[in-house]
Amino acid sequence: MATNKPTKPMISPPSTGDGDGSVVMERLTQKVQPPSMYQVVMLNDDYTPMEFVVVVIQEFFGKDLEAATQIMLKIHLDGRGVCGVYSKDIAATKVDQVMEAAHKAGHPLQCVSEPVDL
Ligand code: TYC
Repeated sequence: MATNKPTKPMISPPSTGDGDGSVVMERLTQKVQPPSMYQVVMLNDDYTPMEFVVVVIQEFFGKDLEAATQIMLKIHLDGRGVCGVYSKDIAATKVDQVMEAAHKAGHPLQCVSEPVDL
């Protein structure tokens, strides 16, 4: 699926010319959008054990114990927290991995991805 905004064509359609058969091709500037990034946000709930959340953040987001604990506590206190920022596809994969691990362990942990505000 395309993630960038549609860009203008490089070349505009030929103009009708001056009636002398000549054709003018107008070159338009093409703006390339930077790839949009997505943040993986984990949501708080009342049932998932803190220890499980810390392990998940370490395992899937490459955080050490201290960083993972800080993120978990932020989620616990604020209701949500960013675990990492990735390309759209990678972020979606992280969400799937977290949700599958939580489901297998019988925990209701929820995780979403959303575009980063520029
Ligand atoms: N609030 C949970 C508890 O008190 C811990 C928790 C933290 C759950 C972060 C989910 O994303 C979460 N056991």
